[in-house]
Amino acid sequence: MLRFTPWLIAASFVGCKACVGCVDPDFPIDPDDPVIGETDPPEDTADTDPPEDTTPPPPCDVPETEPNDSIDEADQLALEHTACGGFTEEGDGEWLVFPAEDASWIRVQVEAAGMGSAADVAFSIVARESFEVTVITPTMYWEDPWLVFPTLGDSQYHLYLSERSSQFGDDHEWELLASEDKEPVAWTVSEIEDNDTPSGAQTVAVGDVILGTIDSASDYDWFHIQVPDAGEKIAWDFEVEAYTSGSPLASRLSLYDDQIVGADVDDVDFLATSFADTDNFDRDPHIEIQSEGAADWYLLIKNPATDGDDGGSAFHWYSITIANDQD
Ligand SMILES: [Ca+2]
Ligand SMILES: [Ca+2]
Ligand SMILES: [Ca+2]
Ligand SMILES: [Ca+2]
Repeated sequence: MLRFTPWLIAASFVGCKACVGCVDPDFPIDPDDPVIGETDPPEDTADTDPPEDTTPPPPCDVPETEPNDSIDEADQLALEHTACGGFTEEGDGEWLVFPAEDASWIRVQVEAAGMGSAADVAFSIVARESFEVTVITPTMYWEDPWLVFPTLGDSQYHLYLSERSSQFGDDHEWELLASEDKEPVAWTVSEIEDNDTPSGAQTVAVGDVILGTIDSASDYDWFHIQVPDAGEKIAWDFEVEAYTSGSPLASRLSLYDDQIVGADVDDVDFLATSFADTDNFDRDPHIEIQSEGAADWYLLIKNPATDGDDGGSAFHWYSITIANDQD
């Protein structure tokens, strides 16, 4: 580094030519002179790379932060991010909350038994703005609970994870992913309440795919189909998709003729029914039936449960596809 020491500055004032030969080689150097006595600092030979980070990476995007056992202590999650934690203490439960963002369908997937954890997990989903709540448990199809639902318009959703047998320990880990999902069904018609009686049935047609919800154990959804006189037998198929696509609803489907209008459902024989219930493997029912000539049919979908917590909610969606061999 070039330094302008006083003598050099003085020499430059009198001109370079005058300077030549006038510098005393024995020019005394005052060691106390702060400039003359200064030497260049030693070159920095230290490694400038930041120290290596030896902390292990986080186990997931959002590790739980205890305490999270009350709704006001919920861990904040975002869509497409995985939360993780463990039931490590007696009575340990975990609240999480995530924003709906712009999603129209959301999937919530828990992983515990499926990844070797000893935890048997259930979760509740709570929509505080629309006052909806339901409990999701593992099913006969899957070891761990999951839910797919059409968003209800709430800005955020709360989840509460718990160990179903109140077990806990270091091997009781869980993971949870909330993500935007595509529509599980392509529906053409939305259910319109009030359709709780045959006389209030919503008229639908072959080719329609109905999207509806069973809000409670007493929510009966009736649909009316006008069967044409085709001069030959028509093979019809009414097929529900719900439970196998992530809805908590296990439904029952029944078909009646027009004797049901104004009558009690227990006083009229059905034309066909599916007795899907909690002991029946086929929780998404379907009905196959042939028509002979013109008729008015009334299709009923309901929850087979007559009471209890699992009766229904806005999360209990279903779709029914109406098809025949002529469409
Ligand atoms: Ca925990
Ligand atoms: Ca907890
Ligand atoms: Ca309904
Ligand atoms: Ca209804």
